Amino acid sequence: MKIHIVGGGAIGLLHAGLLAQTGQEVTVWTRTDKQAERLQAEGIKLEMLNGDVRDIAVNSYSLASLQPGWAGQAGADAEQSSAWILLTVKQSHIDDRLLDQLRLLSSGKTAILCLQNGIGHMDKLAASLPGALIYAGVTSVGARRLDDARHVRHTGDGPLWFGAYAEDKKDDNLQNLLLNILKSAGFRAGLSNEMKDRIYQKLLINAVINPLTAIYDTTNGELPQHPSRLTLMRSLFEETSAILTADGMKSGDNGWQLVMQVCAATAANVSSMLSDVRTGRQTEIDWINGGVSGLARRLGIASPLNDAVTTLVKQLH
Ligand code: KPL
Repeated sequence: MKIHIVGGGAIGLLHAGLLAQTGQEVTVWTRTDKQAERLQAEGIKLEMLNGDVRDIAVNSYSLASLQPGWAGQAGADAEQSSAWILLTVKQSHIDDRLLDQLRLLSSGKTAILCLQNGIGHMDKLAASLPGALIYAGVTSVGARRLDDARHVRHTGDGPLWFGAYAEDKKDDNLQNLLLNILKSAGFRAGLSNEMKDRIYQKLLINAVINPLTAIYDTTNGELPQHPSRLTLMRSLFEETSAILTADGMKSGDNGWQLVMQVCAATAANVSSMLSDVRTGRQTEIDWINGGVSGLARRLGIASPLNDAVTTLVKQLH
């Protein structure tokens, strides 16, 4: 099975490495030529959960090298064959250029699994790639990239749920193929008909932990330790939960417990948003709390805390 991993960050390299180990034909599409050259020459250096370190060969090219007619050059049957694209880039990288590149990559029968935090991106992808099958994914696996090209550490296990974004646009064979491949690569993968709910549950967790860890510059575990931070977490949780429930989130009962569990389970971690702030990268605030504020506006509900943290985090970078 051809699997294209779009994005050479921690999550992209982890999936590429684990999938390539099972004998799949994996290609990693990167943003820079430099990273693609290193990956093509040296492969992925993967530190497994048990501490084993392996070098795993993959194909790698830069996204910029994709040209019209790419499928024809890549192999005689590329136009007819089916493939999966695992889209692992950050929300902020899903721009018009990337959408053009995804269009070039998705010849033949292609399904795209989106593994982003936040909301808003799948509408954009569905509108720009009407021929592709779009799948929503929610993952709790942890990974950290340890150099600027090929070294990745698998830091945590967790479920990976995926399902068709639109019920009438799916392919049972393709999705079962991916499910089996993911499972044989060691992922705790499952198909779900309730992706909106799963996305909203993850969004709720990210909407509380990510902006506040970025604003207070604390690890996930330290965040709830201070009483005034805990009060703010709770208020942001209540506001966000009410908005998501008004937009159809079903399973809201144990949401607060989940937030606290994630803080405990990832206590030593720096959230992705704090990491972006510290390294001067654009954060995903527009698609996390900004996304929640957007839903609230559409529903005619006020979202003062989500609006405020969105403004504050934007001033941090
Ligand atoms: O998903 C995360 C992130 O950092 O983006 C959490 C769950 C907060 C873990 O750090």
